[in-house]
Amino acid sequence: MAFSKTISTILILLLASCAVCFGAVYRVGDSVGWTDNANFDYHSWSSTKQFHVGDVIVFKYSAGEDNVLRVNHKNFQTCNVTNPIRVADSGNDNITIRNPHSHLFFISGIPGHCEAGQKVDIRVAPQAKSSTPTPSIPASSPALPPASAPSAASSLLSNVQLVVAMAVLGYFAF
Ligand SMILES: [Cu+2]
Repeated sequence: MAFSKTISTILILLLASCAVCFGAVYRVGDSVGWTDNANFDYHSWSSTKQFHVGDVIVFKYSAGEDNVLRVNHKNFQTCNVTNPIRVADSGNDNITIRNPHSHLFFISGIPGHCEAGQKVDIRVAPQAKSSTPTPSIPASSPALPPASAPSAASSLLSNVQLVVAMAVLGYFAF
């Protein structure tokens, strides 16, 4: 019983870490896709989501009829299609989020489309999902070992606890 409990705990931990390493896939506009003629509110779409490093955003549209320009903030606001940072036009454009705490801006490069609302901004969370902390330091920890029984094992354990506590504190401090 204890053995199978350990196995399932390990499996759960593996699954949790794999969910982190693969990242989520977001299709821009969901079933509407990337278009200017659906009156889709792309800002509402993106602002209700939590984007992290490793997540993939996908732009789906008919190749040849549209495209995706990654632009800076100013050109996003003004729908300026000149000098984009990056152009994609496959109709199935996958963009993997690489930088934490970034703000990505995409517009359609087809004349009139951005003005019609075909523009989306992606706000990336400060940290990757994997570093989401579990705040579980008991207030009394690290406990001092009883003075009557100072064993090497218990001092090693408290050292480990101290390192873990410092790592967690360091995480919150920076
Ligand atoms: Cu367009």
